[in-house]
Amino acid sequence: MNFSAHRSMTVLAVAVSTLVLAACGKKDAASEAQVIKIGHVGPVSGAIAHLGKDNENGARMAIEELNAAGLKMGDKIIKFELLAEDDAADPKQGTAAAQKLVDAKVNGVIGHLNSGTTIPASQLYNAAGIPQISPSATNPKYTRQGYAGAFRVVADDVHLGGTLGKYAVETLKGKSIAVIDDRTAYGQGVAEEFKKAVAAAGGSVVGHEFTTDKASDFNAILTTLKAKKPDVVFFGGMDAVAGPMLRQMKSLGINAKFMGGDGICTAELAKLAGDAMKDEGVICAEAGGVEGEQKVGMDKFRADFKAKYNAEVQVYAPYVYDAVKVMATAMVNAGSADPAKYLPALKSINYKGVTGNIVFDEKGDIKNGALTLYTYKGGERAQLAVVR
Ligand code: ABU
Repeated sequence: MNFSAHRSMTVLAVAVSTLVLAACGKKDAASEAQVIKIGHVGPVSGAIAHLGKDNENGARMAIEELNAAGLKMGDKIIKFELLAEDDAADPKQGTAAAQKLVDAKVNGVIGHLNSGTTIPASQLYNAAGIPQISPSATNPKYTRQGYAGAFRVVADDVHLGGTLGKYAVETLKGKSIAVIDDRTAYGQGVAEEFKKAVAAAGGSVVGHEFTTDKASDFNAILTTLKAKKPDVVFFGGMDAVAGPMLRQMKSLGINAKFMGGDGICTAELAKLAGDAMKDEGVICAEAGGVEGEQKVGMDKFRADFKAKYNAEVQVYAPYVYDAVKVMATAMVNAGSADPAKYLPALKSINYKGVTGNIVFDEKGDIKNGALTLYTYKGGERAQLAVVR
C-alpha cells in the first residue's frame, strides 16, 4: 500500500470511528438514568434513634421499590437517590441537616420526625422552594405557616390530644387527671390539646408538671402529682422518657392509667418500661390507622419490613414509606422532578397507600386523617379502635 492509499484508509477509519462514537454518545445520553434526589431527616442518634431508624428504613424500602419498578420520565429511566441525614431530634441539628439538603439541591424532602425539628427546618425548605412531607411531626403549626410546599401524612395534635382527652373522661372515667410534658413543640402542644379536651368533656386536670426530652429522673414531679391522687397521668413526650417514667411511677406506688400520644405509642415502649408495663395500663394513639380491607396492605407492609430489617415497625415507618411514594407519584404525574413543576401534582394527589388514602387539604394536612387507639397486652401493642 502506497502512502496515499494508507492515508485514505486512515482518514476513513477515523471518520467511521467518529460516527460510531457519536452514535454511542447519543444512545448513552438517551439511556442514561435521570437521578432524583430525595432527602430524609430523622434522629438516627440519641435517645430516640430507634424511631429515626424506623423512619429511615421506611424511606429506604420505598426508594428500593421505586428503583426496581424501572419508572421513566420521557425517555429516561428514573433513579431515586436517598440522601439521609441525622438531626438527633435537636432543633439546631435539624436546621443544619436541612441546609445540607438545600445545598445538595434535593428535589424533595421527607421529614423530619419531630415537630421541634420539622418546624424550623420547614422555613429553609420553603425559602429554597423544596417540597417537604412530614410523616410524623404532629404539631399543628407546621402546616399553618402558609408554606405552599409543606405537607403531612398523619393527623395533628389537635386531633390526637382532643381524642385522648375525651377518652380519658368518657371511657376511662378519669376523675383526677394529671399532665406532664417534656416542653418540646410536640410534648407541650399535645398536652395542651389534651387538657382542652378534658375540660370540654367535663373532666378536671389536677396538676401539670414539666420535664425535658433528655430527663431520666422524675421523682420530684411524680411525688408532687402523687399527692393529688391521680387516676390518669397523661404524658406529652416520647417513649424514651415515658419508659423510665412508668418504672418510677411503679416504684412510687402510683397506680394511675398512663396515657400519651403517638410519641409513646411504639413497639419499644414495653421494653423501655419493663415490668412497669401492666396489661391495659397504658393507652396511647397513633396519628393514623387503617381498618377493613385496608388492613391487608398494612399487614403485608409490616411483614415485609420485618423480613427485610429483622425489626418490628416502631410506629412511623409505613407513613414514611407512603410519603416517599406520594412524592415520587407526583413527580411522575407531572413528568418532572422540578419542584415548581411537580408541586401542583403533589397538592392534588389522590394516593392509595399502606396507611390509607392520602389526599391533602388546602393547608397540606391529610384529609379525613385517622387515629388508632392502642393499649399494651403481654408487652405487645393491642389495637382498641380506629377513630376519625
Ligand atoms: N408526633 C410525635 C412525635 C413527633 C413529633 O411530632 O415531635
